[in-house]
Amino acid sequence: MHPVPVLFYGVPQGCSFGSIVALEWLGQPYRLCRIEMLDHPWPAAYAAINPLNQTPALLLEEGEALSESLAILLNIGTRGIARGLGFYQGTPEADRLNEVLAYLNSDFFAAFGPLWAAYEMQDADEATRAVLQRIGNAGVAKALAHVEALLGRRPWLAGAQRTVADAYFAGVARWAEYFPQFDLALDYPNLRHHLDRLRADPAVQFAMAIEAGEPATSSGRCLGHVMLDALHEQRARLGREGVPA
Ligand SMILES: N[C@@H](CCC(=O)N[C@@H](CS)C(=O)NCC(=O)O)C(=O)O
Repeated sequence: MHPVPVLFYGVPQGCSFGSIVALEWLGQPYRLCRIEMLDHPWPAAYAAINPLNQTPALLLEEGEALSESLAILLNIGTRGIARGLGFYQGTPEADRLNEVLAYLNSDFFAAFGPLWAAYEMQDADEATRAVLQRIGNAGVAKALAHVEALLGRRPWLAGAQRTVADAYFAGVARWAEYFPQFDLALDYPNLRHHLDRLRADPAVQFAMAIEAGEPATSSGRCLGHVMLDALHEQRARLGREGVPA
């Protein structure tokens, strides 16, 4: 048997959701490893995978661990060029994909930061929370408007076909639904439609079931979960090389 990549995904509601979707669309064998992000401290073994203690991370066949959604999704996209999930670097299609994925992974992702901070700082004084909310509302509205306009020009985020950018979007755009001040159907109908279309996709439904810990049917080639401790022991035996078959 050959080793397969292992995706470390975080719950609840992690940005790693998009990497699960992308792996499902890729249709090549992989495994999952679950990280409960609210359990602190995180298992010490995970720091050997990603010293930043963030998800996602992708343990590659050769035993190297890759962090950062952008790097992971471009890795998956390159594996999936034949399926249209990514493109050869240097082509106009790759430029477009890099552009939108970088935007989603930087400005779009970061725009939610102040709102999450206000949400988590329930004990903070009202003035502090109000500032965070004002900054967050403006940032998220700008980010949603940008994607709304983009989806008015193209059927998929990077152009004519579904790519890893759409997979990532499925994980991060849902965060807007947490905050009732954003009415997606009314103010961002293209975005609403895109999110709904993605939600109907079997890969997205699989990722939702995985996050919820419910029975999940892979339409890709997910071979199931590995436990972090078992993986860590196995890697230690192999001198940190090799991943589960
Ligand atoms: N730049 C990283 C950010 C990853 C990140 O912030 N992941 C979050 C979940 S969306 C996380 O692991 N948070 C846990 C923490 O920071 O404690 C990427 O895009 O992959």
